Amino acid sequence: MEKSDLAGNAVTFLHDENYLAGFQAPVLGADGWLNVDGRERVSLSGEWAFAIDIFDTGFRQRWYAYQPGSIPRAHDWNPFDAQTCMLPAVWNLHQPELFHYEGGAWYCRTISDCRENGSDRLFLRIGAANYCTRIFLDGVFLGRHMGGSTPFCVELSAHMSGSGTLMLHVENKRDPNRLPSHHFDWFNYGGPHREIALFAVPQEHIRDFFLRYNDGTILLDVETTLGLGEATLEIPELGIVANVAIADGRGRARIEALPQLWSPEAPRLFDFTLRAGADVVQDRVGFRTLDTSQNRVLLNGQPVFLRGCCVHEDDIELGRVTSQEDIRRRFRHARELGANFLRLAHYPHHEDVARIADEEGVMLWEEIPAYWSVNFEDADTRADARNQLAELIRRDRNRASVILWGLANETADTPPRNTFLGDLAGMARALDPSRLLGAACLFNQETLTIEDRLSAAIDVVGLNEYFGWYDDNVSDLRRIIDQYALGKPLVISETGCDVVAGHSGHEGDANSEAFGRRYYEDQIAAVKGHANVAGFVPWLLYDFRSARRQNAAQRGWNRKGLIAEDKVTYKGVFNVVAAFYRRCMNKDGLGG
Ligand code: GCB
Repeated sequence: MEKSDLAGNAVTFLHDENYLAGFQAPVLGADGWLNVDGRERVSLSGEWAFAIDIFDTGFRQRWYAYQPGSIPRAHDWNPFDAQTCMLPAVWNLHQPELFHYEGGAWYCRTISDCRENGSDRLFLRIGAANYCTRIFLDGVFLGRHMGGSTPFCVELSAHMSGSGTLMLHVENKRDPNRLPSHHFDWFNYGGPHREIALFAVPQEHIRDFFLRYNDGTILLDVETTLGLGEATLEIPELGIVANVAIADGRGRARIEALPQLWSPEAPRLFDFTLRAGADVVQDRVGFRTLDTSQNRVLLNGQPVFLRGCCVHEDDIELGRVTSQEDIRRRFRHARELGANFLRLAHYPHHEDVARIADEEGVMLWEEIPAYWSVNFEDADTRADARNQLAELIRRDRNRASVILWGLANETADTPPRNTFLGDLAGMARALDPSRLLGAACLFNQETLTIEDRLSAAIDVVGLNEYFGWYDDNVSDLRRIIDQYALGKPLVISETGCDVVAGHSGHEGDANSEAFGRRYYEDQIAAVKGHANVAGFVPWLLYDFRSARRQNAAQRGWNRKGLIAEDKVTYKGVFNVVAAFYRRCMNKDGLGG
C-alpha cells in the first residue's frame, strides 16, 4: 500500500479524501469540437469490461492505471478478467440489481490505432454518456465531460502508439447543480448510451462547418485547423463550386442560389462535399427559411401550424439506448398521427433523429435539460448548461428539420434564472442566428396570463398545461389563450393525462381510455382554429419510465403516452389527436 503524506501511518488509498482532485481538468466540451458528419469511423461498440464502483475504489486504488500483466496481487478489480457488457448500454438494464443504481462504473477495453498515415490525428468520440465521464488511456487521465446527452471528443494522437487500454469512468449521481438537477420526471439511466468511436483525420482538417440558407443565399461558415488556406464547397445539383478563403482558421462564403426549399411536404436534401487541404467531408443538407410573424411560425415564408407530439427517448428493453429502427418507428407513428412536428423532450436525443427527420420531413424542437429547479446561481451549472447547448447546436445546426432550440422547461421566473437563460439565448443566437428560440413557460395561476419575462429573449412561447388533469377547468385554458398578448407564436408545448392502455371505464374514471378521449376532445375544442395558437404538442407519443410515478396505474411509468410503452398498443387518445390533425390538414392548415 502506498504511504500517504497525510500522516506517518496513513495510506493514500484508504485515507486520502482528496482522491478526485487530479481528475477535474481538463474539461472536455464544445471547445474541443470535431464535426464528424460524413466521416469514416471505427466503432467501439461491442464488449467492454464493466464494474460498478459505489466507493470510488477505482480512483483510490488506481484501477485506471491497470495494464494487462501488471495487476497488483491484492487487486479489487481486474479489467482483463472481468464481467463484461455490450456497449452502448445503460447499466440499469444489465442486471435487475442495478435497476435503480446511481453512482459510478468503470468500462475498459483495448483499442488499436486506426491512423493510416503517420501524420494523421486521432480522436475518440463518445456519442453520450450519463452524466459525468472521465477518460483514461494507458493510465493517463485525458479529461472529464459533464452532461448526459451530447457528444464530445478527446484527442488521442499524442498518447497512442499501436494499441492502448481505454478506460472510462461514468457516473450518474443526481445533483442539484447538474442539468437536469436532482428531481425530474424521467428515468435516471446511467452509462455510455450512445456510440463510442475513433476518428482519424488529416493533420490539418475541418473542425466544424455550418451551412444554411437565407433569401437567395447559401451561407457557409467553416472552422479549420489551417491557419491560412482555402476550403471548397461543392453542391453538384445546384452547380455550385465555391472557394472559401480561410484566415485564422475561419472562412465564410455567401453563395447566390435558389435551391428547392426543404419542407415537410417536400423534404429536399442536397449532397455536398467540403474540402480543406487533404480533408474531405461529404454529407447532405436541406435549405429552408424560418421566421415568425405576430402569432405565427413561418416556414419558407408561409405560416405553418405545428401539429406536434412530444417524445422521450426511452425503451422497455434498452432504456436510453436507441437504434435507427426505433427512430424510424417513431417517425412512422408521427406520420400516422398526422404530425409535422416533434418536441424531443427533455434533453438532446440521438443525433440520428434529426438526420432521419430531415429525410422524413418532420420539424423538430430540440432542447437541453434546464428543467424545473435548476441552480441558476451556480457558475459551474451555468458552464455546464452553456456547454450542453453548444454541443447540441454544433451537432445539429446543419439539419433543416431542427427549427427551434428549447432553452428551458417550466423554470420559475426569477432574476438569476433570467440572467442565466438570457445568457444561453445570446450564445445560441451567436452559434446559430438561423433558428427560433423557445422555452416551455409557466402561467400565472391567478390572472391566467403568461407573464414570463423570459418571453422577451425567445421567439416562440411554449405553454405546458394540463387543464382537465392537474388543473380543473379547461375553460381556464381558453382564458389564457384569449388573453395571450405577447405578440409571438404561442405553442401548447405539453398537454396530456395518464391513461392505462385498455382500461375500460367511463369518462369519470381517471386513467381510463374514455377519460383520456374526453380530455383531448376538451383540449382540442379550446385551441382549434384559435388565432393565438401556433401549435399543439401533446405529452406524449409513448409511455416512459419515471421512478417518481408509483401509484397503482403508473407503477414506475408515466402513462401519458398516446401509445403504451411497448410502442405497439395504441390508446384511444391517439385517434382523437389524429382526427384533429386530419381536420387541420384539410382546412387551412392553421389549427383546424
Ligand atoms: C410536465 C413536465 C413533463 C412531465 C409532465 C407530466 O409539465 O414538463 O416533464 O413529465 O408534465 O407528465 O406531468
